[in-house]
Amino acid sequence: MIAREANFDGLIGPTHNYGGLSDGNLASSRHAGLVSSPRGAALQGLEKMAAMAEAGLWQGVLPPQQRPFLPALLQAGFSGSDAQIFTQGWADAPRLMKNLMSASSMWAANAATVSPSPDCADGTLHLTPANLSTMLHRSIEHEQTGRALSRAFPFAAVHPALSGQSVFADEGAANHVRLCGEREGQGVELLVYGRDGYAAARPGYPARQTIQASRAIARSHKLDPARTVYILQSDAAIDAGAFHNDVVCVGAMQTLFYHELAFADTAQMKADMTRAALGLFDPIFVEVSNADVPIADAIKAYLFNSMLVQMPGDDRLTLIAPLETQENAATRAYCETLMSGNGPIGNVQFVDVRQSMQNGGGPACLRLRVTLTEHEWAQVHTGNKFTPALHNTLKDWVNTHYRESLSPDDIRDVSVMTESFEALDALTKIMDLGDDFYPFQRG
Ligand code: SUG
Repeated sequence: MIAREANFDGLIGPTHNYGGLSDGNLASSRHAGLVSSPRGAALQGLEKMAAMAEAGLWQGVLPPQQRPFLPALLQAGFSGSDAQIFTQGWADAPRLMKNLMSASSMWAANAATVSPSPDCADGTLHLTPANLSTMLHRSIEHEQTGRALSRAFPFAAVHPALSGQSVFADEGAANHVRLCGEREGQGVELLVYGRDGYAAARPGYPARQTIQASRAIARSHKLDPARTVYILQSDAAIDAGAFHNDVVCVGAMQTLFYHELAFADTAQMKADMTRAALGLFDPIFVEVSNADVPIADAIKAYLFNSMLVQMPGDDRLTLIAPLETQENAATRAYCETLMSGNGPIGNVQFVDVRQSMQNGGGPACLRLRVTLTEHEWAQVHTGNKFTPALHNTLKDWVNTHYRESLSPDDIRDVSVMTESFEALDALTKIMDLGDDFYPFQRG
C-alpha cells in the first residue's frame, strides 16, 4: 500500500494580530503592537496550500479556533451575555483578553505529534494534541485541536493532550521529525526536547518541551523503542531564539537538515539516528555550519522553518522557504549552494507568508505533516481536503468575513467578536464540521 506525506495547514483565523505574547520568540516580540492584516494573512496561507496542491502533494486544511475563547473567561469568573463578558474582560483583565484573542492555532505544526501507522505497533495512525502549556495563549488550543483532528481523521487514534503540568510541557510536531526509507515502511522518530521536566527552569528563554512529554507520547503511540531517538536542544539555539526545534532543523525521507548549533550533542544525535535506522535506511545529515549561516541569520530568515518536500517525480527534495530566506544574504547564498550542489536537497522555492512570519511562524509552522496510506487518505473527512473548489470558496469566505487590518485597539471592539463568530459559523458549513463544532455554537 502506497503512502505519502500530506500537509494539513492551519487556516489563519479572523483575529490574527501581533500580541507580543511569546517570550523567546524574537519575531513575536519584535512585531508586538503592529497593525495586522487578517485577510492578507489568510490569503497568504491559502496561496501556500494551493501551490502545494497544484504541485501534486496531498493537501489538507484545519479550521481556525474560536477567538475570543469565552470558556476561559467564564472559568475566570466573568458572566453575562457574550458581549458583556467580552467588554468586562477587556475592562478588568486586558492581558488575559489579549491571550484569548490570539489566532495562534494557525501554527498547525504545534497542533499535535503525529506517528504514522507503519511506526505504531497497532498499525494505527496516532495523534496527540500538544498541551502547549508553556504559553497561556496556546494552552487553550488542545481541546478544540482534538475535536478538529478527530473530525479530520476519523480512523485514527486521537489521544487527549498530556497533563498541563509543567513536567509534561509539550509542543507537538515542532519538536518531532520522522525519517524513513520508504514512506509506507517503518521510520525512525526523533523527539527533540529542551529540558528535563523535573529539573529547575533554565535561565533565559523558556525551553518548551520536556523529555517526560516526549517519552509519554512515544509510549502511547506504541513506537518501537529501538526506532525512537530522544535528543536535547542546545542552550545556544534556545538563547538565539529557537523556541521550537523546527526553527533550526527539518527532515524528510532519509535527510536531516539542521544548523550546527541546533542540538546539545550533534555527534550523539548522529550516532543515535544511525543506530535506530540500521537495517531500514542510511540517514543523510546536511549540517549547516555557523560560519556559513550564523545562527542569528538562520533564525531571523527562518531557513530551517521551511517545508522539505518530495515533489512527485523528483528524486531530490525541495525546500519551500519563506521570502525572508531569499532576502537575507547568508541564507540566500546557502540556498544557491544547495541548488548548485548534488546533495539530497536539489531545489528551493520561496513563498510569501509574511503575516505569519512576523509572529514567528514560517512555512513549516503553518502545516502539520501526516504520512498516510492511500487507504487512510481516502478516509480523511472530505471537508478537510484542499481542492481548487474549496480554495475558491475559502477565498470568497475570507474576503467576505475578514478585516483588511486589525490594530491593537480594534481587537477590543465587540464587533470583532461577532464578525469572527459569524465567519466561523459559516465555515462549519463549508467544511461540514457540524453545528456544534465551536464552543459558541454549543451555547
Ligand atoms: O508559539 N507565535 C507562535 C509561533 C509558532 C511557530 N511554530 C513552530 N515553530 N512550529 C509561538 O510562539 C505569537 C503570537 C503573538 O505574539 O501574537 C505566537 O504565538
